[in-house]
Amino acid sequence: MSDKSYYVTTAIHYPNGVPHIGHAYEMAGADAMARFKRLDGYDVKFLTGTDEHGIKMAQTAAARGITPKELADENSAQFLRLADALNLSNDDFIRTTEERHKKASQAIWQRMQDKGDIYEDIYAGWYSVRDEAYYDESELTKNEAGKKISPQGTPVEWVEEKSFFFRLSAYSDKLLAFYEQHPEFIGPKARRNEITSFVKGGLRDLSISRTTFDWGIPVPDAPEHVMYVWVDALTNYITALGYPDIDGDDFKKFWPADVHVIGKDITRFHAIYWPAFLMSADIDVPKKVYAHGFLTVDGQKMSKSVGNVVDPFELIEEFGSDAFRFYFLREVNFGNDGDYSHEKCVNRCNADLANDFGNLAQRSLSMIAKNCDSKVPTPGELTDEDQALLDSIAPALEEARTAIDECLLHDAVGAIWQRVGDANRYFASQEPWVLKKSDPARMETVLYVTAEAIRRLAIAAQAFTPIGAGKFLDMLNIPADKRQFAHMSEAEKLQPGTDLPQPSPVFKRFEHEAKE
Ligand code: ME8
Repeated sequence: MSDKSYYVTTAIHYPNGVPHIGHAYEMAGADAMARFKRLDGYDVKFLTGTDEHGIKMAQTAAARGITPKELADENSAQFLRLADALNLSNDDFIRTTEERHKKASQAIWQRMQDKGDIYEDIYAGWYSVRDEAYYDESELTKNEAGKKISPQGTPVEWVEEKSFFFRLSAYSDKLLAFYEQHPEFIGPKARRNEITSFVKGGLRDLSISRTTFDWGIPVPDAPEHVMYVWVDALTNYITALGYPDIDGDDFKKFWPADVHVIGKDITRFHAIYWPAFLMSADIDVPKKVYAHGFLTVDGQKMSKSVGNVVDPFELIEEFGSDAFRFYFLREVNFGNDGDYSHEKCVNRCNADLANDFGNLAQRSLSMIAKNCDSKVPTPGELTDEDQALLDSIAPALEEARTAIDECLLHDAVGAIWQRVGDANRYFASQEPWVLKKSDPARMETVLYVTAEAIRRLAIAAQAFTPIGAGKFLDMLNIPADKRQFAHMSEAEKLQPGTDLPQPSPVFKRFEHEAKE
């Protein structure tokens, strides 16, 4: 048990279809943060799951002639399978059709109602089923066919029905004051600016229940209403901590969340509605909402009609979960949009994983096996260059720490891999294979320094390529309880004479064949 805690969540995904790489990308990003913090000595809770209510689910199920619950069961299982294929380290997987979630959602509703923030009226306005979102007339534009569309480009329909409303308008000033006091609350900055100016434009009260369908959580004491799907969806983050039991261990330890990792299209729900609901219910607001960008494929938006939707399972099958996550984390600036192309993925993984890290370990550890009787070599006095390499790794970890706290995952990976590149250059320039004849004692020193650098770098790399980094540590005979960041220090350095297993290649090389 640590006194440092960290709670990270992904958005919960709609199981109206199978997962795509956008979902996998988000999971991989949050996983890197969770792993990093665990390695840094925090007690971590990492939550992901599926968002199973709403009209979109009801309509998709109806079109397939199955019940919404059957649809949710079928596809939620695919998201669970994705978590497994990605080697995700999530501590919980929430489904919003679970009983614990109904209890939490009804409890928060009751708190908002007791506060006087909920009233009954008639909603008459626009709704996008695809976005599960209400839009103001002024936000809509027209598509080529002259049909009204949302700012996300999705179709909207006119809705008129009895509904409960949340007094969102009463929270504009409180939200603006909160953003001002907590400039780190919404990231990246571009999203913060968007949200701030939207709130400054004035907020209208929000319709938070529906009466024309029943696939949702019943409103307390008004069972003809089901909650608007986003009220229940956002509540998932506290359901998983045992809400309404706010005196329970998990809630006390992990709330407010350190970061909700989401995609940029759902910033409004997380940075406006969610803090307003929480303020109303007298619950602390999360520390950060970070919106990553959207992925495109070969420069194009993913779409079923274009036929370029990439199946994450196929990619993971081809590249393995380490290389899959590494490509996206290293190549894409987490706050910006990013692109997947097979060729770029092959090139990036070959360069950074197979060549830089993999070859370095394979070449140095094979030399140790052959020339040092498979034991950690005994170093002589270290030169400035030897020391400089080893000394550069702690600052890299510090850079990564700062980057992780700001959700700049690409910078965190970059900081570590820059030192992997340095270690590679060190090894090549020291030419231990030449020293073998000319100065075997110096060869041992170079091999020792290289192995020690690999040990430290592999400990850090466990956050990003957990399987491969773990194999490097196995090859250095590092016990499982000596693999935390705290063990990267000089005090825990490799002990000369320790037996080492036979090394074997860790990261594969991939091929790209250009399509005709
Ligand atoms: O929005 N690239 O669910 P969802 C990157 N249930 N990320 C993408 C993406 C892409 N091309 N497409 C989608 C929902 N995402 C709600 C969330 S949270 C309380 C409820 C991201 O299945 C998207 O931005 O449509 C979101 O963060 C996540 O995938 C799930 O999207």
